[in-house]
Amino acid sequence: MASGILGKLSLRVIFIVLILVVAIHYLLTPFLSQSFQAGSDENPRVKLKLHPGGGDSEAPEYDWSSFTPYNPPPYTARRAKACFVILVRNDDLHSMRATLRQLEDRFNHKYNYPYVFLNNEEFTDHFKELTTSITSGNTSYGLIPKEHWSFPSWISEQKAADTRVKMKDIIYGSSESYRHMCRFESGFFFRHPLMDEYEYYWRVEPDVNFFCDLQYDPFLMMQERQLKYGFTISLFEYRDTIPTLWETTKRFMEQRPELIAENNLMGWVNGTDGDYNLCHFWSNFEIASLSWLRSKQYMEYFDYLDKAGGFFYERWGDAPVHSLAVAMFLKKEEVHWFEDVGYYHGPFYNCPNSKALNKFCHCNPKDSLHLSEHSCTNQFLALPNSS
Ligand SMILES: Nc1nc2c(ncn2[C@@H]2O[C@H](COP(=O)(O)OP(=O)(O)OP(=O)(O)O)[C@@H](O)[C@H]2O)c(=O)[nH]1
Ligand SMILES: *[C@@H]1O[C@H](CO)[C@@H](O)[C@H](O)[C@H]1NC(C)=O
Ligand SMILES: *[C@@H]1O[C@H](CO)[C@@H](O)[C@H](O)[C@H]1NC(C)=O
Ligand SMILES: [Mg+2]
Repeated sequence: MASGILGKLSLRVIFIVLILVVAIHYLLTPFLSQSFQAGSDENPRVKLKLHPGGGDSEAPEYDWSSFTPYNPPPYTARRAKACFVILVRNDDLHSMRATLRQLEDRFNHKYNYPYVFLNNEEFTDHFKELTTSITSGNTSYGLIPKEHWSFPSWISEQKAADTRVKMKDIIYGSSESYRHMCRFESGFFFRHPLMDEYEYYWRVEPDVNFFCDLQYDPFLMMQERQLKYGFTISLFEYRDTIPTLWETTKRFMEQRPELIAENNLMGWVNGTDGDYNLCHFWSNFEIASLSWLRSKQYMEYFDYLDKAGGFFYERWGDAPVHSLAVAMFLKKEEVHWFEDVGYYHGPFYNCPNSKALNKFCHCNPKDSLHLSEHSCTNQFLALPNSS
């Protein structure tokens, strides 16, 4: 009797347990298979961990000619001759460190590229200590020579001062130091002796943000694909800052036609009315070739602009200057949009829209400037390749 009841009870228990096991297995299957997938080669996050900065031989089968950010090369110990270059003041130490922290976390902790900090005043020991302490790459600190950060002999300081009064309602229009900065970034940073040993640079500013874990070495990518200029954000310049930059550039082109590339990018900057359409790459982010800036073409162009005086008699920015040089001297295939680099410099974002790229990021794709009419990036992408 007792055993009969127990037998019935245990049968019922076994039945319920069986149903529970089946139900739980059914419920958990998606999670189980997902965590299994996470261990497979298909998941790029795991791929990242398989190469924690150690591997030393490049997979020979990687084909750089078919590179896309969706198909990044495997990690390798190879490095380009490259550095970060940062023009910064001592006072910007803390916003600088916030940016360095992000640059290290998103990219450089695996690559350890060096940093070159430049300043028109001596860096303090405090600045050096607290920037070296947060970076994995070697750091060096350069003082800008006086002649790279002052009025050249042919510039009238009185006329420059009058300009700053006249332009006081334009952004940075009344600033003298901003003009030295723009001239320096246009014509001199790549000639600083600390830059001599490098072939590629990544320009960084204090207070910018990086949102995406980079899946490859952008310097090596530039080198392998023979790219000369890389950008994240493009937009339209304030016309009032560059009233005569376009005509000065056209005059230069007329005088030195042999320096202009055959299949150039002038179509990107030439407006339908033949005036400058104001499109430019935002130069606070650049990954680019130093030998390109050191070339005869670029140097002649810079000297021509410098003699014309617009850095001081107007407020020419290094962004339109670099961009017009890109347009004259490079082919479309030599210029690269880093769509996969999530980036913010107030007030604009670049943020990848595809899930395949955005999953490495923490930025909202909807914020990306390239989706708006304020960007020139789609016009750039629409240009035909030269070959
Ligand atoms: N050492 C030094 N660096 C400067 C000076 N002025 C600007 N910079 C740096 O030059 C770069 C560009 O200057 P910003 O003030 O950021 O100019 P911007 O990006 O056009 O404008 P905002 O970022 O909107 O202010 C940044 O890396 C600054 O740190 C200066 O007088 N001395
Ligand atoms: C850093 O500098 C030291 C000393 O100059 C040098 O030996 C080393 O190779 C450098 N490291 C990197 C990663 O460039
Ligand atoms: C701009 O385009 C016009 C035709 O629309 C052409 O005549 C002119 O030469 C171009 N200017 C430059 C600088 O490329
Ligand atoms: Mg800035």
